[in-house]
This record gives sequence, structure tokens and C-alpha cells, in this order.
Amino acid sequence: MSEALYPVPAALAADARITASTAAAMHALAASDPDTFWRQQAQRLDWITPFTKVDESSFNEADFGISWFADGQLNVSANCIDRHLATRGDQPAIIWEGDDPADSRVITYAQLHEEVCRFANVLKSHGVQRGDRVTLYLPMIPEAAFAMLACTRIGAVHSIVFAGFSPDSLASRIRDCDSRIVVTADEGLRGGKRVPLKANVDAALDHCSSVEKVIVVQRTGADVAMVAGRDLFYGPARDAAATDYAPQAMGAEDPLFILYTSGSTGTPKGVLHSTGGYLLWASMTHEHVFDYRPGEVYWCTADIGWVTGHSYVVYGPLANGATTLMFEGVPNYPDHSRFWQVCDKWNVSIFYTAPTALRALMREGDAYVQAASRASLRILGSVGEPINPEAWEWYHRIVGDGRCPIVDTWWQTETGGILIAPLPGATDLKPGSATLPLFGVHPLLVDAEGQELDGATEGNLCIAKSWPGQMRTVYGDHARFFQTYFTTYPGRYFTGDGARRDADGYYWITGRVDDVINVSGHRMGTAEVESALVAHAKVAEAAVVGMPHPIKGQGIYAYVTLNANEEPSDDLRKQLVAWVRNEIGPIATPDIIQFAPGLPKTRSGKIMRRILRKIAEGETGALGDISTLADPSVVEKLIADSQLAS
Ligand code: 6R9
Repeated sequence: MSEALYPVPAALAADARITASTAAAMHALAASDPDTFWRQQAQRLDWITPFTKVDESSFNEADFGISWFADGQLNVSANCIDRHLATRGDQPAIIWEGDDPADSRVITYAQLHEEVCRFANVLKSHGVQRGDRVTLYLPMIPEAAFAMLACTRIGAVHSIVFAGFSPDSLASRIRDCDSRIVVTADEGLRGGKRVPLKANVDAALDHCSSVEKVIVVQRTGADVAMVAGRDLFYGPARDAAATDYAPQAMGAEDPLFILYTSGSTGTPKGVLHSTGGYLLWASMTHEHVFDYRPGEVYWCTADIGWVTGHSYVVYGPLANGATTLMFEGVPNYPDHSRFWQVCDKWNVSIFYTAPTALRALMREGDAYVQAASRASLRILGSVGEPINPEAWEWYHRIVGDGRCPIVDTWWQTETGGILIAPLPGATDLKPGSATLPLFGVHPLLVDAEGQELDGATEGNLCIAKSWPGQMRTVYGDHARFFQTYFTTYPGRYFTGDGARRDADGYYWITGRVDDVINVSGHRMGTAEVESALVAHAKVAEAAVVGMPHPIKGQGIYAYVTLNANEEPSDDLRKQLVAWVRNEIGPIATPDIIQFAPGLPKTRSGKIMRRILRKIAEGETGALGDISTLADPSVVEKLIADSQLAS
């Protein structure tokens, strides 16, 4: 691993929002007097009723629970919009760049206020009330942000389902949170291709009896089927709606949104975030980590279907009165220069993307980057998976012309926002390291037995104490929340990641230690892909593991045992790939399917994934102890049939 050191650029060291001395003072206060520290930080939000309570969280079974600022009241949309109107009503809040470079829209804070109020009135007129769950299945269009903020204005809880998910995935998420309303679009548009969103919703609703209304935003104007009494177009409803809506006072601990994410077992979990703590965390971290300054254009390329889109396209930047750029398209359309053309077009100062996108662009050569000036860029960010030092160096040297610090931000859907990342004015950078914890964050490394490890070491990454942005529960299953995150190492939040800590205290995330894989920065449980495979009539059993992939970070390697009497064939392999795409969505497309007459199992019937992982990594010489297998001979067969060799 690269151990190069990139010191803080002199200009930033002097005038960043947080310099080394401010950072030291803030860390010291957060450590010595957390109550005062958090009381002060929380003043960055506008409270309708001031809080008196601060942190009342416990990770222990006896008094388990996460709670911050519990008796305070606030409204998220008022914090993201109304309070900015007096000073920056005419400043762009959202710059929307369409899939087609000729398509764009600039929405000022005053216009955002009007659009969100109209959307809130439309939702209200269709019966949405405080506490109701509203499912959003939308492309990256401004109406997605309007709908999110409209829910928060009413106090309804949104659940965004990534628009790349299949009808089945959408249906299970609608059912889990019992939504009565779905907001979608006729079609999405990405890289010039149309995505049939409304048709997907129709297919999903065959399996969801709870849904009474479907609101359809017309993005492409395609002719879509509309069910009388159930479906309506948003446009006419918006035009008829009133332009004002009083924000609902919400308790700090009231739910803000649900976002489904993959774990190591079972179905996706509905991660539930709170109103006060989440917004504080999104806002603080957006300002601190990106050194955001008023008037700057900030661009996070994430889709709103992922947590990064929630915290760093919408809530963090808007709470800070920033101008946030929302991009409908893809990095390679019309060509591989698109990101950098957009940076020039809108004078982007801060750019935040994922390593998988960088690796894909790096492969196309530097000329696409150099076709744009990128003179406005000041800070570059990375999120979603470990960034390999080669990609880091390329990002720094070519994209940033060696001028721009790279903030490698480690966090999770569960954490609400960034926990480990550099502060650009205070932290020297090491390519490949997310560096140091933010204020009030207490990471620790433990061994397999839960013993805390000191100094330079490697282990499983836990967090010792709560922070305001932490998830509050798994929707509808509080026991699962406790069980999943707080029982592996009692009294600690277990992240599921492994990490190394070097002699300077810098953290190097090594990846998931559980059965979760990270494909192009998208989290997926291997169990989800397995259950899709075994749902196929010809499949008896399946085991899925991650494999190294040059662009995606990890690819999906599936071992499939067919039913007796079924013959393996290339045709069947193609069918199974298409089947999984259809069951879950294109992000779950298996890269390799290996037909396996037998899987390596222990005598108790547990599949030894360790062995399957090694074979998928091409490391067949280092399989370790296989003596506990019920039938060790299956391993030779698996190696001989390995799809990597072919
Ligand atoms: C924000 C987000 C979370 C998992 C996490 C880890 C990986 C995210 C990372 C990173 C190394 C980084 N991850 N950021 N690994 N360096 N900077 O991605 O949330 O989709 O829930 O994924 O992603 O493995 O545990 P989510």
C-alpha cells in the first residue's frame, strides 16, 4: 500500500473553515465535555422548540436505545429552505443537469419553497399525514428532491427505492413499510436509454394491496397506462395546488426516512433515520468535510436512491444553504468527458463521486479529462468503497491537477453521514486511507473475540459511542436492529467492516468482513442473490461470493448447483444471469456463474464460503484447512471448473 503523504495545501491551511487549530480545539471539547460540544453544534439548526436533553443513548442490552435532543422540535424542510429565503431566496438551491447536455434547470431557494409547498399540498390532498410512509421510485429529477422535502414538511416518512430496482424489489419494500402512496415517473432517462418506471410500479402493485394512489411525474411524456381512481399525473395537480404550506413541528426523534439496505442475512432492512440528529449530522459533515463556503457550487454524483444521495445531494447541502448540483445522467454519455464538462459548465468547486466511476474513467485515458479546464475545482471527494491508491493518485494528479485535496469519506447507510474522513484544511492525506474520525466519533478495532486492540493494528471496526446521525431502528423490527449491530461485540456498534490503523492513527478500511459485497459502491447481501437464483426452477442450490473486479471493485461470482436431470449449458448460464437481473435489478447481474455439482459444506451443512471466495479470487493454492468438509473432493472439482481459468 502506498504510504505517500500529501500535506494540507498552504492556502487551505490558513483559511479553511476548519484549520488544524480549530480542529484540535473541537476534538478536545468533544472529548472532554461532549454535552457542551453537541449543544453548541446543534445551534446550526433552527429549532421550533429548543431541546434541553442531549445524548441519552446506550448500546447495552439493559437500557438499549439511541436518542438525541429528544425534547426539541424542528422541521427539516424549514431548515433546508425557509430559513434561507431572507438571505438567499434568489440563489440557486438546485442546479439540475439532465441526461441530455442541452437539458438543465436552475431552481432558486424561493422556487424550491414554492415547489415543495405545492408538492406537500398535493400529497396532503391525497390523504398523506404525519407519520405515513410514502414510497418514492423516481429518477434524478428535481421533483425527487421536491417530493422528499414535501414529505418532511408534512412529517411523512419517505422511503426511496432506487429506480434501478426490479418490480419485485420495489414490491417487497412497499409491503415492508406499508405505503399507501407511491410517487414515480412515466420513464427515467439515463445515457439516452429509457427506463420504464411506471410499468415497473404497475407490475409491483400486482403484489401490494396497501397502495391506494400512484402519483406520476411526466419526465419523458411517454404514453403510460393509468389506472382510473388510483393513478394521477403530477403536473396538473401541481398547477392546481396552493403555493404555501406551513411546516409541521416534528420531534427530534420522530422518523425522517426509511432506506432499505442489504445485510448479511435475510431480506433488506429498513434503516430508519431521525429528524434532528440526522439533519445535524448531514449538515455538520457536509460543511466540515467539504470545507463548504457560501456561494460555491457543490456536486455529489450519487443517486438519491442511495444514502449518499439523501445526505449529500439533498439534506446536508440544502441545510447549509448551498447550491447542490443534481445529475440525471451517467459518466460516459454523450462521452467520457461528461463529468468534467459539467464541472466547467456550472463552475463546480466541490466534486464528490465513487471509486468505481473513477476507475472506469481512468481506463479511457486522460484526454477526456483534459478536454475540460476543471479550473473551478477545489475539493474532490470519494465514497462507497475503498479507493485504491492508483485511482486516488489519478484523481489527484489528473482530475485535480495536483491542486485539490481528496477527501476519502468512510460511512454507511446506518451512520447517516460521514464518520471517518480528512478535514481538507487540517488533515494530511495518505492515498487509500479515510484518515481520521470526525468530531465526537469513537472508532475502535477489536479482534474476533471482541478484545480491543491498541496502537497500529488491524481488526474489526466498531464504534464505541453514539453520534447524532446514527440510525434509530430497523423499521418494524427493533429486535433485529439490536441483534444485527450490537450483539457481535456487546456494548459496541459493529460496522461489518475490517480496518487497519497505522502508527499515525489513520484508518485504512479493508472491506466487509461479513457476507455483504460491494459492487460499484452498491451494497448487496450475497443471500439476496442466492435466493434469487434458487427461485429459478432449474436451480437446486446457489452460493454467491465477491470477486476482485477492476472497475466495479467487486464482482458477483455465483456457484450454482442444478436440479438432478438438468444439464449445464451456456444458454442456461445466460438465462440465469437475465433471471437475477430481472429478480433484483441490473446492479445484481452476476459476472460469473459456475455450475457446481457440489458445494463445499461442513458436516453440519454450512457452506464454507471462505473456500468459495478463494477460488473466486483465483487463489486456489491458499485454501487453508479443508479437513472439516463433509466431502473434501468437491473442492478439486470446483477448482478444475473455475470460470477464471477459461
Ligand atoms: C455511504 C455508503 C457502506 C459500506 C461500508 C464500507 C463501504 C463506504 C467507504 C467504504 C472504504 C470508504 N465504504 N465508503 N469503504 N472506504 N470511503 O457507501 O453506504 O451503501 O451503506 O455502504 O461501503 O464497506 O460498510 P452503504
